[in-house]
Amino acid sequence: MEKEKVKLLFEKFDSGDEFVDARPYGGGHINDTFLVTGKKNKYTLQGLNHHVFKEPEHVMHNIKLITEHLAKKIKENGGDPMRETLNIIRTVDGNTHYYDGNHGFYRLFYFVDGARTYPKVEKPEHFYNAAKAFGKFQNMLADFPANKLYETIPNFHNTVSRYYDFLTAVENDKANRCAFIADEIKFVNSRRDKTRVIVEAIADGSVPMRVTHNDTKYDNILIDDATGQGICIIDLDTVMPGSMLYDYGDSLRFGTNAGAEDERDLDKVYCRLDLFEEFTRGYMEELLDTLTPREIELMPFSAQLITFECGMRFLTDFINGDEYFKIQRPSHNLDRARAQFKLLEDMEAHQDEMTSIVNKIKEKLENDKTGA
Ligand code: GN1
Ligand code: MG
Repeated sequence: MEKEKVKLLFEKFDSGDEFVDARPYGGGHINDTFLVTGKKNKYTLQGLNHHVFKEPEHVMHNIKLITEHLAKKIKENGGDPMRETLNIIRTVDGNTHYYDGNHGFYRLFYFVDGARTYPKVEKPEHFYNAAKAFGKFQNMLADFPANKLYETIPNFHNTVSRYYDFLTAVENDKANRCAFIADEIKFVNSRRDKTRVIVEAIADGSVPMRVTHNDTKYDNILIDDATGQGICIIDLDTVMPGSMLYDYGDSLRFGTNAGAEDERDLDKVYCRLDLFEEFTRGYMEELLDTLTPREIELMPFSAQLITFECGMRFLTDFINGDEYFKIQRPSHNLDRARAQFKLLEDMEAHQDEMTSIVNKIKEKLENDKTGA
């Protein structure tokens, strides 16, 4: 999008500011994001992907309620709601978003200065801090009435239905790509039993539904430049009822990977157990009291499952001809899928160590509490 267009869009909003400059921002695979510099402040202007979010109004309904709820909690805790959550700027007509009448759906947030996202974990303590922030986010939403939220993408982490989407894609083979990826297809099919585990635990009630973020990859949190704290959780499009295991698992999928999400040199892709431990410690310090025994038991598995799910989604999109995730090169989705599968194999090989880490942290926190 040209700067001139961003300027025109920016002027649809009641920022009380004057446009100076704009540039593309961030590494998201779905929406178009711009950093707008005004005379007084900076802003994030985002075009929402309407192929992915079929009901953009529902997304904004959720974000409005969630950010209002978070702002109230942050204020009660003595924090700064302008830095610690997203803040929607209304359009000149008083709406939460601007619709251009032709599939263009835009929104504007204040940009949080003095903080940034990272495409990779640079310092282990940042990952620990991110875990604390995601844990606090979860806690602040614990009393949010889930029935007020729309399901912005139905069955988003339903791994059984994700597997069926994959099977349908293979059956249709509409981009004629399946012949080249027999190994990857076999890899997914041989692991299909994994897809049922958390879905069944939710169905039998041993894993409760909560209001969760559902897209907790490491570049969806702002790390404060000065303190290294995880100060603000962003990308709230998929905040809706879900399991904490999806949030925990997705953070580990992305953050513990020693390589990039789309790394082609698979020797570089493996799960860093030191980072697994950092994140788990931060997360459990915040949430241990609220977790059920089955949730704790499934924590190590959830890292595997979400890595599998994401790999399966990338592969499905490759098979469908790259309709969903933005790509920067022809086989990008296949590269992403292969990297997820390599990471998954490594997690499978280290499942016992992960379980020991979770149990060790749990025992330590319980002992600290009883003073033992
Ligand atoms: C997408 O928008 P972004 O890049 O934060 C996707 C996530 C995937 C992720 C993989 C709405 O997240 O589910 O885990 O890519 N978001 C949506 O990097 O599908
Ligand atoms: Mg997103």
